[in-house]
Amino acid sequence: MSAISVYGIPGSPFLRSVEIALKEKGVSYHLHPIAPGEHKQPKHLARHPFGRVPAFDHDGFAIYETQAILRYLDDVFPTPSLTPGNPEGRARMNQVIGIIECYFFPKAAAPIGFNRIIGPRLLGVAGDEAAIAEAMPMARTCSPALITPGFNVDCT
Ligand SMILES: N[C@@H](CCC(=O)N[C@@H](CS)C(=O)NCC(=O)O)C(=O)O
Repeated sequence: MSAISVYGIPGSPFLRSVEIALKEKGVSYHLHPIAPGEHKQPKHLARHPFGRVPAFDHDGFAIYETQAILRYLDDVFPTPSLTPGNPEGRARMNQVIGIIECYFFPKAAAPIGFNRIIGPRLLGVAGDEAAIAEAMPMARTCSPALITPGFNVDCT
């Protein structure tokens, strides 16, 4: 019987990615919720030296970075596969991952999400409208780039 532990701040989209993969594969796991701020404490830094979430452990094999966790899960629990079966599909998958990691999350989702939702609604601090305005061009570039051709989603 294998034991999987996932550590993260509930609400984190990266944590959610790992949980979705585990649910898709029907693999049971134990979620260890971390309170905001705890992810910078020594206990969590021992799991993730960059102080981010999620972190993951499977029978003593510890790994962090969402992409590494997801690829590991797809290797170890191959059904259903989360990786497209053709080179074009895999290239598009890798492109989407790159867009999210380099552009969308750090330069659009994080500043807009923090200043529009997390700060004002959850932490009681005013959002920084200038930071939102600065992030909007990147959000506008990312939105159509993340739409997979053929899915016919209108993002105007
Ligand atoms: N490259 C990391 C990014 C993870 C990440 O940025 N997670 C956010 C939560 S969604 C986080 O830990 N933020 C806390 C912080 O930056 O202090 C991954 O793919 O796992």
